Amino acid sequence: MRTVLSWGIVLLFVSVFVQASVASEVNQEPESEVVIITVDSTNLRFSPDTVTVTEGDTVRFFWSGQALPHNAVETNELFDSGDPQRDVDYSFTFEVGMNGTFDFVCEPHAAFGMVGQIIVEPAPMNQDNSTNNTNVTNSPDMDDKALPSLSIPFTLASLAVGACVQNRRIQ
Ligand SMILES: [Cu+2]
Repeated sequence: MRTVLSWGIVLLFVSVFVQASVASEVNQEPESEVVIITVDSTNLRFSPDTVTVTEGDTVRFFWSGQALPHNAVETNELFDSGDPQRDVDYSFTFEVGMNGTFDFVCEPHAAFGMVGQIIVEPAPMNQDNSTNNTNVTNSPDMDDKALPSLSIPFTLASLAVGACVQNRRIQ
């Protein structure tokens, strides 16, 4: 009887560990984020004016009902939100391979210091895996994925234990 129970418990633990390692692999996939840059209350500054993102992330220039019309143009015209507007909703995604430092200006107000900088870091998968294990940014997401899948092996293991115990009683 003890052997049967131990076997069931071992099976249960193995299932849980296998699922946990699968879940942690899922969690290491790069998750793209959207970083919003707007205009602050002085009407002549981006807010924030410096952001650090990762390849795959999107920078969204977003403002509405501004007193002055603004735009956002990268110095080498990598991106350009178009003509200065009081309402702008313009997004640009930095694809993998586009890491670097990018300066941008609001054309009508660059002389007033309405400039900004985007630092794009290489995507995690381009880096050495052994130094990148701390890049866990979204644990709620991991819980969402891990919990439903954990229930399946858990149920199977419980059933196995139950079946073994019943067989034992019948004999
Ligand atoms: Cu401006």
